[in-house]
Order: sequence, then C-alpha cells, then structure tokens
Amino acid sequence: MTFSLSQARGAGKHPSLISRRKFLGNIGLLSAGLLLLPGCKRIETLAQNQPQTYVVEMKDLFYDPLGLTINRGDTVIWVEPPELIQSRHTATAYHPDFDKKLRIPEDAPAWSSGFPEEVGDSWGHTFETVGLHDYFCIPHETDGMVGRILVEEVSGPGTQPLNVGISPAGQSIMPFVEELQGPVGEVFNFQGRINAATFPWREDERTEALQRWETLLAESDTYFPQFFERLSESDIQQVQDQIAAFGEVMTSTDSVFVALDAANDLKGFLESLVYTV
Ligand SMILES: [Cu+2]
Repeated sequence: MTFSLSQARGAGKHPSLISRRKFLGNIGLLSAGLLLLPGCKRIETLAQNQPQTYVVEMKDLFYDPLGLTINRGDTVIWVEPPELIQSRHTATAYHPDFDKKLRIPEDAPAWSSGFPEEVGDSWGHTFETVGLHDYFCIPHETDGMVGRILVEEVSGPGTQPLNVGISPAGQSIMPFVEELQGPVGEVFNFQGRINAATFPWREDERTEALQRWETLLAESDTYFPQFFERLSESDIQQVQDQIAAFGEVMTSTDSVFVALDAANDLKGFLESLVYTV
C-alpha cells in the first residue's frame, strides 16, 4: 500500500495530520524538526534481511521519530538527548501491565524501558512480534508523548481507534497507520536512521558516527530515487544541498551538539518537503 502526499494533506479521512502539526507547533516543538520526513524507498529492500537498528530520541515531551516501520527482528533503541537536564522519560507499551489498554499484539511481551538512571542512558528492544506496537511515556502520556512501531503488518489491538486507551493529546500526536506505510512511512525510518548515525557520537565515538553516516549515504542511492520521483528538480537540488551541508558539519565539527543541531535541521527540512510538495 502506498500513501500519497495528497492523501496525507487531504481534509477527508485523516484531517489531523495538519492539526497535529499545529498542535506540535503550539507547544513549541516544531522547530526541533520532528514528525515527518519525506518518503524514501522502502527500507526492507535495503535491509536484505539483515536486522536493522533504529534510534528514537526521547526529547522534551516527544519522541523523534514519532513512528517507525520496521521488520521483525529489528531493534529500536530509545535514548535521551545529552542536553536534557533530568532523566524522566520512558518508552512503555500500551499494556495492562502498565495500567493501559492493550495496544500491542496479544502475544507480544509487555515491554518498557523503565526510567533511565542517568541522562544519556539508552534502552533497546528487539521486536519479534509482527503488528502495531503503540507506546507512551509514563509521566507524559497525557501531554501527548506517544509513539508507534509498525512491525511488518497492520494487525493487533493497536488497530483499534486511537481513542481506545490513548489520551486526547496522544490521539492528536500518534502517527496514522497510513503514515507509517509506503513512501511517507519511510520518512520515519529515515529519521530513525539519521538518529542512529549520530548516536555513537554521544558516546564520544565520532569515527563510528561518521562511518554510519557514510553507510547511510551509500544506501541513499538505493532509496532516494523513489522519493525523488515526486519532487521537482529544485527540490531535489535542495535535498542534496541539505544532505551535503549536514555531511559537512558531521565531518568538520568536534561538537556533538552542533552535529545534533545539524541533524535536526536536515530532518526539519525533509519534513517541510512533505507538506509543501
Ligand atoms: Cu516523557
């Protein structure tokens, strides 16, 4: 199934793509470059059955990216940005074990990061059960700090309407299934992969970060053409310029903060294309 931009922006079945954007803007998060990136080619074709790792950053009251489409066996790592002063976020499945209605597959384990002990701590989970996995931050669910992992198939209790067990703010934030599939879905993956590329830098492993970025760039030859189909030549040029600019910052700066800012700029730019194409 593919999901075109016109559907995403249409006022019909899923009007809240835009309202969610407004909501996020209203709470001052938009400049952080969250939400959608443009569609790229399906990651599975790249993955060649190799398990992938994606990184979701737990920022101030939102996950970046909000949603990910992954394959069974892939791992998602949640990490708090180093600039957070206090560790206070969790990634926790909607599950009765955590006093929520079930919104992950019935046969999946109840998963939760628990609270990190220190800023910068990370926690990973390998997803072995196909279906939708909806999750939230324990102290911030009512503020709309929710996210969604789609493992291969749209199935399970997560397919219930969003108002089943999710707070009103969370309902306005949660990505729709349609956003997680097809080209736009790859937006989320690309976001997670940019995060994964910069992740080692937090541990002062700049060389590893640069290697991951180069790998991502090499793969982009495979997954960009499909996305580029939908873009004008000037947009394509801008995408390439932005990627080159990010690459330059990655290779020239010694500061992880500068690198993360540049990553946010890139993600924010790609997000803006989704809404302006
Ligand atoms: Cu939180």
